[in-house]
Amino acid sequence: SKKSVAPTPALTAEQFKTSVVKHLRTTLGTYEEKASKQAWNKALAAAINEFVFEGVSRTRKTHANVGARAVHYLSLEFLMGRLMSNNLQNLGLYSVAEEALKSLGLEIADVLEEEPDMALGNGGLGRLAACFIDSMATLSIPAVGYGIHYEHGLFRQEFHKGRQVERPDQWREFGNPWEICRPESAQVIKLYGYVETVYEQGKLSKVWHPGRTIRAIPWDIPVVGYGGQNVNVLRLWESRADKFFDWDVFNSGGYVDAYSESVEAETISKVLYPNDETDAGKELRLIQQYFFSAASIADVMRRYKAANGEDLANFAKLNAMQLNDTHPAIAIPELMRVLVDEENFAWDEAWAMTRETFSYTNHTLLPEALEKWSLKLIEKVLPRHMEIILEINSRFLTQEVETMWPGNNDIKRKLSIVEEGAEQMIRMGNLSVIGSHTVNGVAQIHSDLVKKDLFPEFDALWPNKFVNVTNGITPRRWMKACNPRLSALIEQHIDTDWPRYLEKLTGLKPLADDQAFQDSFMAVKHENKVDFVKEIKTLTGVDVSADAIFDVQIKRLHEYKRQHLNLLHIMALYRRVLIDPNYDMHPRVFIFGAKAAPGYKIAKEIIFAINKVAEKINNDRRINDKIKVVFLPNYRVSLAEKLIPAADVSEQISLAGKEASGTGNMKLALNGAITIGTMDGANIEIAEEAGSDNVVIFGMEVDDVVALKNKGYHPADYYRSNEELKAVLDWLEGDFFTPGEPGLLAEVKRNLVESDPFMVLPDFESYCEAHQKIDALYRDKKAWAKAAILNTASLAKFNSDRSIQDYAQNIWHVKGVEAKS
Ligand code: 26Q
Repeated sequence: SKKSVAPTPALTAEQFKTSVVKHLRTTLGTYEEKASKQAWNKALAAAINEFVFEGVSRTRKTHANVGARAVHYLSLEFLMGRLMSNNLQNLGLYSVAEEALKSLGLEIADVLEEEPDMALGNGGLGRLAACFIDSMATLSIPAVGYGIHYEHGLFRQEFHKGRQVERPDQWREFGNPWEICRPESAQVIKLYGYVETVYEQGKLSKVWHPGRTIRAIPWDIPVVGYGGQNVNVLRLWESRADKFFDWDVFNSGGYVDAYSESVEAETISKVLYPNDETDAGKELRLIQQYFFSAASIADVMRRYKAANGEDLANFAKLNAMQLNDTHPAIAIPELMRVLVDEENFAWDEAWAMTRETFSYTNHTLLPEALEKWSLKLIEKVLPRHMEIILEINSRFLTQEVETMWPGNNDIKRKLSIVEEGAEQMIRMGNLSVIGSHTVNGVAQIHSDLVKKDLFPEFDALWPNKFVNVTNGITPRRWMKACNPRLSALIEQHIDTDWPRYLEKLTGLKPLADDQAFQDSFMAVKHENKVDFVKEIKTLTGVDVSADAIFDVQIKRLHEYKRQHLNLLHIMALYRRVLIDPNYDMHPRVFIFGAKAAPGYKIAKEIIFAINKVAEKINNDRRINDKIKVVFLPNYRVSLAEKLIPAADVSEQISLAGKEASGTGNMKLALNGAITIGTMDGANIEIAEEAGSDNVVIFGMEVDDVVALKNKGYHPADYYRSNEELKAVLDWLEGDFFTPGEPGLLAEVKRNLVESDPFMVLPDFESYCEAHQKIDALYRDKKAWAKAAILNTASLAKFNSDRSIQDYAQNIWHVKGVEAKS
């Protein structure tokens, strides 16, 4: 007998239909015969919100009454994607809604398609924040996600003649049914100006006279936990002019000029910065970081005081704040400023409270990605914070560092928050480590490297500060909602509460060898592929076969992620088939999805190269459809949800030591794709869990990379000594892929042969061999099915609920508090 704790619907399909129709008429102002898909979508949202908004109030009351320690997850990014199917799923209303819409003559899938993605993030870090707030809600942890209510999320990507073109994202163009504006909780944020030193009753204090002020308006997005009982919120701040406009200017005829200040204030939350990994150093970005950090801290203070009165003695006991990378690190001096300047705490006491409050997650080791701000810029925008940062630094260096390493100036120089040089820079990583009680990496190997390579002296100073929390993904979105066929199949064999208790997937292990189960599992994969074949046709015009191997690389375009290694292998395969038309291989479709940061030149060249090679191969009759290459435009969460269930092979081919964790690797493996990957990030733990027979590992490991670097790496040596590698690189030079326009792809070759910063060439041979293994394994249908099933059955560790339990126990010291209806 199978246990079911899947959420039970609160109403029948008939009742739900009545509610949707009522909203269509009374909320949307239209009627059944006339309504557009979009109107139906909004009516459906309104019907769902009757449950969602009730849950927000219920959960708030519960958490306020209990007075438990709460988590505040500060992140510049929340890559939420669509909310409707997730909300239906978590409320247990999906089938009810499906049936209700059917009776109205509508396919639920079509109605869901009307919802734009909430793309308020770049990639991994932003999507992690979204998975984490889903898990915090599911585990009933009192938690608020704090971020920015960007008017425009990540750009929409188009290809024009193979090149990426960025278009503005307009996710709120027609309103957003899920958000609630809370003007009563607005905050005023100060910027610029100067600091005055005041002596009063023998006491020295600082007064910040801001040059201007901005209003921060919160928008709350409910986050429904699985089962629907607990509903947390994501609170996103929008910037507005403080005084809406200048009435004098307005009255003296300057109707338009009066708006100019408001326009400037409103640029703060206008647009998400589209660079991941690299920092632009722009003033507006710094202001974004401060704007939302300060508003969030003021909000936490306001709530604390409303519940506990003016005495802040318990502030740090009741509030944990997690910094999602260094982006909100300015919150550390901001809390100090509030405690010292506004609440009159002595420095030491304020500092103890601050450290007890903050913890910091590091997501990268790439030196170019470590955030630094010019001291001059911070001084201009946030003069008081600059003083506080320098005070934090001077106390740290003269007390803590001096005690540990007396007289050692080399170490002081390394650990200082201020980097000396032509221009003094503020190292946000050092500030974050110094101001936090705990620092975590996002996969075991990454956390080890954070200690060993990034912050070794900090680790020596504070041996217990550094910990690991391996990333995770929510199985509600990344299995139950996106892969209904696989979910239904596994529910024939295990309890239906697996989305809450993912360990139950291990119950599938005994079936890995079972012929009937293998057949059903692969039949599901095939049906998902058939669905996706249509998607590929619509998006790219390319015809592909569902019988081919679907080989998928989906992630931001980055040199360290090595999409160009994948490209070189595709070209090698193509060349083999041209040389030998009988070259024996199972047909393959190589599928890419990736956005490049708009200013990242070589990344855009790689996109162009893949598109050009794709065009040539897809139209070359000689290869008899053995190879197809498709680059899907505008890769995003909602496209990932369609593609991942159809993937056979998961490309995780970063240079060892560079990918902090990866989370797409987890999504693909959970849905039964076989990983081809390096020993990097979470790939290592995936191999550990799934078994090394069920992943294909290749390439240099971290130690090999270090050894080769030390020995001196010369890409030209590899270019010259591998005939196939040389041939495909040379191929990029002529006009074979760009007929009549020679040299358009030459930059990609030059980059690899002359510098190759991420060591693509040394891993080429091993990568090609790994692909031979994939090909052989796929042709052994039983062996493939078994490996795929064992991946699905073994991935429970990568449930973001487990990640959040780790944070809750080891970092935040919080417990779940179940909301009662
Ligand atoms: C910084 C300053 C200015 C402008 C932009 C940025 C910026 C924005 C986004 C810097 C970095 C990011 C995003 C980083 C990111 O997504 N990192 C990924 O985080 C995942 C979750 O932990 C990991 O799985 C990936 O390995 C890591 O690359």
